[in-house]
Amino acid sequence: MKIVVIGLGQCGGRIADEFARLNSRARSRRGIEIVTGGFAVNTDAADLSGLTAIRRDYQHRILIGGRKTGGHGVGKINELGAEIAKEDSDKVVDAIRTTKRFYETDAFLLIAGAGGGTGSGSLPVMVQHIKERYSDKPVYAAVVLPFEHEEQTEERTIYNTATCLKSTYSVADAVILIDNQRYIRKDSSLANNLAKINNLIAEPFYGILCAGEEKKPKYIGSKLLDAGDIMQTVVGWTVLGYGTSQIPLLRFPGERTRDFIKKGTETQKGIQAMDAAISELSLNCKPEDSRRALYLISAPSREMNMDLIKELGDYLRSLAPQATIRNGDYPRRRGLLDVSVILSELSDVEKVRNYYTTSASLIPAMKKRQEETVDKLKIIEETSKDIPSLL
Ligand SMILES: Nc1nc2c(ncn2[C@@H]2O[C@H](COP(=O)(O)OP(=O)(O)OP(=O)(O)O)[C@@H](O)[C@H]2O)c(=O)[nH]1
Ligand SMILES: [Mg+2]
Repeated sequence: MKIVVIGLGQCGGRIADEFARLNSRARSRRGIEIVTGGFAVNTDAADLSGLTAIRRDYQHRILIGGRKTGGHGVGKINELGAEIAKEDSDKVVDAIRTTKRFYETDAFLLIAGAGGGTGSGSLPVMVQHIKERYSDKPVYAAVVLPFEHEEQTEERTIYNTATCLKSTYSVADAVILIDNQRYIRKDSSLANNLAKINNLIAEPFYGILCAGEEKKPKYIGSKLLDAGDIMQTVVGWTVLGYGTSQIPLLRFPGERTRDFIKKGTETQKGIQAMDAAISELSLNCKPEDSRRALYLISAPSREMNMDLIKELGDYLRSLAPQATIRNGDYPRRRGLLDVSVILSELSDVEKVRNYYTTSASLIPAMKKRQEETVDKLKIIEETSKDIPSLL
């Protein structure tokens, strides 16, 4: 599958940069293209210049709201991010048109952090505009949810997240949920390592995007996972997972793969990798709530057989009994068996519901504070009425 990737705000831009790197990897190691265009959009000029893989020209690193923000961001006010995106959306749409292999593009992926200002506000606006212009291609939004410490110290974070999620869900074909907090639960050193987190966020997309673009027969499995499978699966609230399992590289001479015991261990390795993928989902949710799912298994071809693929399918079916499950196998990596999973069309996502309830309860207090501020400012202005002005 080939996609155009557009990162909005700092978080979105950095993850889009990661996708541009994935594309270089696919091109140099596999001779295939998975990202036809990589763009970063921001109100902050410094953030744009900090990227490394996205092309350096103004049509790929797009500064919006220049006059309003002076190139310094919107400081967490996502309403302002949305307003600027409305004014400057043509800049982005025009830039997309310059994509060389645009006609080969299957879908759009827009990415932003929900807790900030620029990305959070511009995401739903840009999704809507791109959908209007390119109604024949699906538009997916990847929304990065804030760290817990950000929610605790700043209630704007929760409010921004809630408004971003609600608005984006109403216009995007799918919302891929990525919870920052999940990536530091296991390894707290990652809290200070956003680059590593971004790398982990983008990784599950690699195999999924590459699989359908393979041209060499030896890398084409018994069931090719292509753009059609992905587009049929990815709808509504969506999460992703990725798990690996090591397999020994060396075999003893004369050893056969099809041995009964061997086959047993292969299946076990597969289940292990799928378990890892499910326990490492990009957001904690209940797999049984998903209505569409997909898994891709990638391993050296001699490690893959129909039993393994079937066992994995049965296993996923037991976890997500109501889902239509699509699958593919991708004979590829040496010494490693990996499984990528997408759970989509989730009928319930507790974390999203919580953002909505908490945010709704915050609104009256936020309004009251604002009114109080206005009242206080009025008082101070009144007291100054007998003071001469210099203007
Ligand atoms: N995973 C990841 N999350 C990030 C990164 N940078 C920021 N975030 C998260 O994204 C949220 C939004 O932050 P930014 O992307 O910096 O905000 P922005 O869209 O640039 O908006 P303003 O700076 O307010 O104009 C933050 O609350 C963080 O949780 C990053 O590089 N990786
Ligand atoms: Mg910023």
